[in-house]
Amino acid sequence: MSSISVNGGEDVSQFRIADVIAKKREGLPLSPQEIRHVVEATMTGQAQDCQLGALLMAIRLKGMNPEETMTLTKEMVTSGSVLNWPEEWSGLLVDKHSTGGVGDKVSLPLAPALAACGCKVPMISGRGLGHTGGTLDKLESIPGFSSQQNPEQMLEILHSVGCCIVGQSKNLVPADKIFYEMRDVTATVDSLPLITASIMSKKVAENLSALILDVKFGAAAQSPTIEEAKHLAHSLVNVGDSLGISTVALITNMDSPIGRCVGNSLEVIEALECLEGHGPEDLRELVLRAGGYLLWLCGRAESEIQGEEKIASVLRDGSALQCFRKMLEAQGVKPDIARTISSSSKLGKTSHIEELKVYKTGTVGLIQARPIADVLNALGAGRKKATDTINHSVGAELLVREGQHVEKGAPWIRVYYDEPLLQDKDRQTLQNALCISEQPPFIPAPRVRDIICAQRKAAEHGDTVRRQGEIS
Ligand code: IUR
Repeated sequence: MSSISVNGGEDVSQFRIADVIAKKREGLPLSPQEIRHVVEATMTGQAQDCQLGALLMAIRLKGMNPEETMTLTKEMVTSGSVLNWPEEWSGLLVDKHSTGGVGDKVSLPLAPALAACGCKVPMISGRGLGHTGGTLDKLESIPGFSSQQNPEQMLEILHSVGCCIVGQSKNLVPADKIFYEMRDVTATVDSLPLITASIMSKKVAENLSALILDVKFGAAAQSPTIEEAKHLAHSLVNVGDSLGISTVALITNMDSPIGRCVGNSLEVIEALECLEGHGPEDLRELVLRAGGYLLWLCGRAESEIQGEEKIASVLRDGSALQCFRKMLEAQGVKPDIARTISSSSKLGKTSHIEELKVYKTGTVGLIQARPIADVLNALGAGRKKATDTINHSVGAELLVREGQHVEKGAPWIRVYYDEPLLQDKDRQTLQNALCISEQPPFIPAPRVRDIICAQRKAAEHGDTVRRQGEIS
């Protein structure tokens, strides 16, 4: 190693990447200096791709302890710039991260509702890949919407509106981009410490006060079981709290689509229904609970329940909708569209609209999200690879709810598509997604199945818990 790298007065050039790989290969914990050296060598190009691939695999196989995971997160943050906010906003800066779902439009009403409650929300979101949708894709179905704001523009929008929803800038955690691309081609994406460091480094670089995580489990989630989701949530919450962000994770079910709509423009309309104080019950549940926790975490509510009441109130009185409209205008949407957009607006149109019929009388036991998402993606609603273009108008509307009695022959799903056309095999896949049972009609279970927060917060929260058995 020829160059001398000094960070915080400490010479980390004494480490050889090969020694660090060997240490992790043997299952030993890496020191903070070794982790720092790896991140620095990655950024300067001194570490060879094959070395990084080997190290990622060693981490994937041997894991990292909480201390190592926290250090890796911190060092990844220092690979780029961080967002800086005015002193008087300290305590008010909040954001949300979801591990990805089908029909998940929660961020759209949540960000403006929090802004209407006095928070500052510099929300950095992504695009959809695979079967899960992306918040930016949904917003881009509104003509003129831009997610390309730089930190100065974000600051201006937070001053004037209180929230923005933007794409990841290149300068924020550049190490994550390098590591993520390598994980993708070395079968190491599914490593708990690497996922944790990747997600949390970007949140730490936003300089947040509080963060809510929606960690999903189920057939259409990254974690199939609730145990896996809780495991990831504990790791994320631990790093968040260790690095000064008050963090809570909701463990939520992702077997069936959230709300009634899947597909970018349809989901925006459904988010507007929520912003008008209505909308599907499960979408409202997720918005209220995520918002309630954030208001409590940042001290704008005395309990999560009081926080939920505040969020419900800004959805009811139209102030959240006003924030959403102002945010759209600040992010490039023409004033005549931004100022009047509502759930009755028309956002795009497809050449085909087709309804499928219920195949037998009974109770809707489950509507499976994953096959619906796969069919819609094939019709152009999502991407298989990052460079694919999408058709924002493609989507589906569910006409029946879980737990409801249905009669054979009634329409249950309305599909909107252009080219490519819906094929018979797609119709069959959709019909298989509808599970009809003989049980009596029932009220669907809540989406939120558990809450993970740091021990200190859990103790404070003890007084305010309404739903027994929820805190893990
Ligand atoms: N989202 C991220 O930001 N990072 C990851 O590693 C995964 C999802 I998986």
